[in-house]
Amino acid sequence: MEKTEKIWMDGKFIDWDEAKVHVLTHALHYGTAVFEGMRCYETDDGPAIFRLWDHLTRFYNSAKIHMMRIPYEMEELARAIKETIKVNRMRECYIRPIAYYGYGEMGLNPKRNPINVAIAVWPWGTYLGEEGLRKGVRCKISSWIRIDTRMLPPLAKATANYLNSVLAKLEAIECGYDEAILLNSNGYIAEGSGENIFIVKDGTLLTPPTSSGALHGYTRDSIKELAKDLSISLLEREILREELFTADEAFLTGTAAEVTPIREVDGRAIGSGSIGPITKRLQEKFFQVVRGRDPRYKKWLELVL
Ligand code: PPE
Repeated sequence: MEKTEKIWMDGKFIDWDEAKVHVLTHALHYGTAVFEGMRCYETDDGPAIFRLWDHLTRFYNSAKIHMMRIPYEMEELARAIKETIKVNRMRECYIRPIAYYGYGEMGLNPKRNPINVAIAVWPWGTYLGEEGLRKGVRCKISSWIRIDTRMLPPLAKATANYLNSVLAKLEAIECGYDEAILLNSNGYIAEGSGENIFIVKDGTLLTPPTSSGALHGYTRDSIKELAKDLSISLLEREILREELFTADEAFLTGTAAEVTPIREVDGRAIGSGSIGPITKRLQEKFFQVVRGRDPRYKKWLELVL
């Protein structure tokens, strides 16, 4: 990864190379942390964070689900995020806030440990490659099932959830694919290892509901609103894998992945085997919006300066 200068840790700026934790940090042993991923984009008015307040709300909700009290007010963290971007002189970057049970006591009860918070920013280009963004990625339906609400709440963005994603990602990569798509325990499509999923069927956009095990993604939410404004009909419903195989188009959405087309699933070409026309329209609109080039969506941009 590309280093920057400073990482915000519990209210102080620490040199990147010194931003360390104790090896007996509770979260390292038991996955007891919640985190967020946001992006800051360059706009004509300066660097702006896309949907900052929504991501922060999800951050606090993830903590609430796991009975973790983040020891800062939301406004304080918003300020800290902006400061971290400014201190590191970033114009465009990825933003990673994390709240974790720190060092103190071992054992499953986390409550005897401090809750630490850190914010790092760094330049993060395309998540699934430049070519992936342009022409699409090849996906594998995972043999691993997406965690469900009876085991680990999928709507909380907790680090522990990502062991499920990591297994799926590893399997896909080992099998020569770019990305994994996970089904839920009922056999319906949930999402990618770190992205939501959409398909296009007869001009209609379909995406699984959160009850299918999809994270409440803000890129997903933005695409839903953009589709409405572009008069593209949208349906949120359970999706079968064979509907994905026979879709006209498909794409993944996420802060890191942005809007990445899917060109193949398990050896079946999706549509033309490249980016589809509706995906292209939405992708172009998305990049206009995050860079502040559509005044209607400035409400989603929080200026850093
Ligand atoms: N599902 C999962 C499982 C997920 O991790 C993400 C984001 C999404 C959906 C999309 O959510 P949103 O970013 O609000 O549109 N994944 C983050 C972590 C990626 C990583 O590799 O780390 C991200 O994109 O920031």
